[in-house]
Amino acid sequence: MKLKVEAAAVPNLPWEDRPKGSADVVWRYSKNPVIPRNLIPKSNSIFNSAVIPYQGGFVGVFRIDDTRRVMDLYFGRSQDGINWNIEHDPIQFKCDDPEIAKFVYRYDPRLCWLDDRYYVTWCNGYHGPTIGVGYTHDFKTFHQMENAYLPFNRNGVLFPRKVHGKYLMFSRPSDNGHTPFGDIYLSESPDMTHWGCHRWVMGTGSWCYTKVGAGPIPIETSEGWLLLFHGTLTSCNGYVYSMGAVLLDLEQPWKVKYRGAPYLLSPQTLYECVGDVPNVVFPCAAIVDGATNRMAIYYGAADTVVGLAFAHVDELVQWVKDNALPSS
Ligand code: BMA
Repeated sequence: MKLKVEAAAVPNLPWEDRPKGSADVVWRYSKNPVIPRNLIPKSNSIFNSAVIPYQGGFVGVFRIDDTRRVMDLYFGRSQDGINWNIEHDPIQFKCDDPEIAKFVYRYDPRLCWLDDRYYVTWCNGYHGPTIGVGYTHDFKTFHQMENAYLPFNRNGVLFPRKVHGKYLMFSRPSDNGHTPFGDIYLSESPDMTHWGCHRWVMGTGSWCYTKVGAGPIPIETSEGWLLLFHGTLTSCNGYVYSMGAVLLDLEQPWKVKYRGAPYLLSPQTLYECVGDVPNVVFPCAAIVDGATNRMAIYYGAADTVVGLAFAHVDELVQWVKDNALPSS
């Protein structure tokens, strides 16, 4: 039966065919990194970032750590998803409540079209990391809402539509440091402000036995919600971050239907293995062309640059099913 994928056509999706002779389900862009660390004058690094189609081109909210090592979010545009024009100053969010508006740090954004606007979620400093939530209608004015949770939390990832009348968001409760644990949870909200009814989604695994966190916005398919996630193992040389995939139940998305046992992409190239934090592959965005089901994945590499990778959603879904852990 043909897989159905909920995605609009994106004819100009950045794309390269799978290299000849490769059997990989996910393969890298040959000219990676697609965004270098120094694309704007004062950046130390540009990495875990969110990208979405907009008005025939692409826009993005980028994590940039500047040369003072201030972590903030920056807006950028691109015609082709490859060549980017990123503003030199961070996004200024409008916010009615000075307590919430106060900047501490912002990092690891996700972008989600939902109802009538583009939501941004990110890891927001508020007496420790928690999930910041904002939105924009036009990528000119950005509004900041209440933080979704108490600290400490990271990897807040929205669903692209309400399920049974409720907004849904993944998150990963954590601690105040370089968290040595972490499972993915799902929370619901009637209004994007009050979050509750928390459900456990999934825990650690073999190549990610230290922690896991949701990656890009989940993709709705007839086989379930396709979620790419990052997972971490602890080697004698520190954390190693790779990417995996699961299929979640469409109606009750905290239920895992299939969990791919192997990783899909792990740090193996120079730009993934060498940088400010070596051995990191950290996906934050995936764009699907609904006409062909081709997918472009943007991921942070070594906490320094942005990498691009490609897949066919149909193959990816089949791979998750064919390689599923027996318990899922
Ligand atoms: C996580 C987050 C990510 C980062 C990763 C590796 O805890 O801080 O932003 O990419 O560590 O350093």
